[in-house]
Amino acid sequence: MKLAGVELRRIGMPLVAPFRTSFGTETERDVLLLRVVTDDAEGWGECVAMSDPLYSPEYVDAAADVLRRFLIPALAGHRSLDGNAVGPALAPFKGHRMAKAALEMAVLDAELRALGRSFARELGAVRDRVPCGVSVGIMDSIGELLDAVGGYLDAGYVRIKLKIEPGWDVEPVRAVRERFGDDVLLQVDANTAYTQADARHLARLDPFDLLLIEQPLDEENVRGHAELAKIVATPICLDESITSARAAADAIALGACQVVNIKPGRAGGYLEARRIHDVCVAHGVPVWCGGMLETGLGRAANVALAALPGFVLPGDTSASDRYYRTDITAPFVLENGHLPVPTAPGLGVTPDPDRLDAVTTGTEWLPV
Ligand code: SMG
Ligand code: MG
Repeated sequence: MKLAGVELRRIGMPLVAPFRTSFGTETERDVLLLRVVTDDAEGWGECVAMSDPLYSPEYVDAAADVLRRFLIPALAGHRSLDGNAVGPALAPFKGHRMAKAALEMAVLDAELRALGRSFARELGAVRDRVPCGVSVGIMDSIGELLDAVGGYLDAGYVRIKLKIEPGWDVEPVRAVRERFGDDVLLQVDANTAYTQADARHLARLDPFDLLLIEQPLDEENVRGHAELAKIVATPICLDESITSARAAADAIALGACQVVNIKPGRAGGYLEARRIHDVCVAHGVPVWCGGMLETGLGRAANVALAALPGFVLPGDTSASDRYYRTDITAPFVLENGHLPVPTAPGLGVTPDPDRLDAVTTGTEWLPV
């Protein structure tokens, strides 16, 4: 394929309810979409960077800037562009993994649409539907939390993840266990809100039989997680720290994680995400697919990834209506706690043009 140009499209998607984590509250998702146009086909990419650099160093304006100034121009001269060629072509530029991931996703989508092959088939999926969990934000009260969790369990979600922070950890977990019982698959995510000095406190979560505690410490404190794992019996799962297959190999070797959350955006793309999966499988480390409040585009690719054999825990791959009243693609609808893996070429979904226009806040055509 030869690249003709890339359209950057910024959209604003109001969330059905505010989503509070230890680093902030989201009420609207500010998303950068990419549409790559090649001589063969078009492809869509979704950048998972958020408006502010609070989850990771990346943010939407920076992603747009680095794509415009460096990443897209780096693909310009390529005569035989395909998904596999994107990573090496962008490798000279440090960091900016979410921006790189979005561009690789779009090129891969174009390539696979041209070949008539699905993301799932390309990545090595072995399932046609995936079990889904849901990530539940920090609430103002335990009562509100129990209502939210009850609603998600009624909807069929097979696993609940509670966002935690100092002051909102043991009590919400206890309340959910008391109300909904010991059979509910339950885990927590701290988004780096604790320090090693909190080890004894975090060990108070041990009696609640959680599947895992996700990223309690700073993303660079990998050794700290290994120390924490000696004190806390609940399995440690890393999210923010796992930026590559190499980072996963190092964290596993150090004993810093017993489970890995795989997010393609955080790791520079779906191909590196698959390599993380492979490293974890080789070490017997279970993985699951994380979420970044994606639209139907990113969700389609995540569900395909989550169908790989090493994804043995339910992911944060929730249905469209958990996030948005109206998605930009045909909505992903929960069926018995599962989402179907798209089978049509490429992502298997396309944005609805009217819906897309309704949420667009800006577009920019970048010819190459
Ligand atoms: O997409 O359902 C989703 C969100 C899942 O909790 C979620 N993501 O650290 O895992 C995480 C967070 C990062 C985004 S929070 C705005
Ligand atoms: Mg997380």
